Amino acid sequence: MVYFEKMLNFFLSILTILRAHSQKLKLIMQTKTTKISTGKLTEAMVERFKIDGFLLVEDFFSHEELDRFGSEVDKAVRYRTVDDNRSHGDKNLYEQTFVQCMGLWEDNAPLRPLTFHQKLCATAADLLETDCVRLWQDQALYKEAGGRKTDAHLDYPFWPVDKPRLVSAWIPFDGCKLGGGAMGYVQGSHKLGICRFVDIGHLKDEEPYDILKDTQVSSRPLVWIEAPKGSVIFHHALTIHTADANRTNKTRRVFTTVYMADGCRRTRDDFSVYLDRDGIKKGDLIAGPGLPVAWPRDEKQLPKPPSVLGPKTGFGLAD
Ligand SMILES: O=C(O)CCC(=O)C(=O)O
Repeated sequence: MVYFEKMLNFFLSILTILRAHSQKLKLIMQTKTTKISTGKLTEAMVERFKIDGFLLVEDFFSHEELDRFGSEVDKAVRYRTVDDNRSHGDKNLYEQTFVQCMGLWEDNAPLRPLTFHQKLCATAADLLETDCVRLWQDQALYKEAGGRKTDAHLDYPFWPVDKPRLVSAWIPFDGCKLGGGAMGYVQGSHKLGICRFVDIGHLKDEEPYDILKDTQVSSRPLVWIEAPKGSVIFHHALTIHTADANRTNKTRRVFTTVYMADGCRRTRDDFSVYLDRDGIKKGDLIAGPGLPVAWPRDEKQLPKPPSVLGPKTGFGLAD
């Protein structure tokens, strides 16, 4: 009898694992993938984004463009981190998530055409349903081999902006598969009214709160996306997202840009490196050399970088 119960429990646990896997696969397969060639999204794509809070757009960049920009970002990250000889294990928990280098457009002229890529900026404007967007930030997020998962969070609470009118573009130079630092998004979470700050950077020395366990959040599908090379994933500033650990032996090379609808104002006076640098105070309109108009603009007239550079790595609190 005991033997029979043990066998039954064993089969039940196998069944549970298989169910979880098939659910995960089903979600990946259900993910809406879209193709664009002109830089303008279809209405259906914008609608999808409005419902899900994220959108995978395939064949956005040519492989040639990605290889060219990818090697420029590699160079820029190497330059920013050249003095850092620590092993992966010696870094703090946040640094073990990825190597983060922000504001790369500022000190790397060959990267400016990527950050201000007109198709990218026009797509951000389409998704925000506005006719003018500013650059909020760009950054490399290089998740090294063995890099830990990115703790689930939403971006908006990090940013002292009066409206959540920001959209991120996540650009994997080599594509990205599950097990290699792939992104997962909680479908429709941008509409839940959740704006909790999750301290993924241990900025306030707090353990990150597991927002995925929040009852409102856990009842919604967490959609894992495998992004083929050439694709871009866009997400809304209120969408809860995470990335899996990098269990491959290669760095996950990702570049992200964030665009903000023009006309937003600063809401808080707490530390914000780019707003402080441009002298933008609480209540002021957000505009300045470090936050230039990204769309519409003349493709040949890329913005000039601000005279003071931002932090080399991380958020700039430790620099
Ligand atoms: O790339 C990752 O691991 C996380 C990306 C992310 O959090 C973001 O783009 O907002």
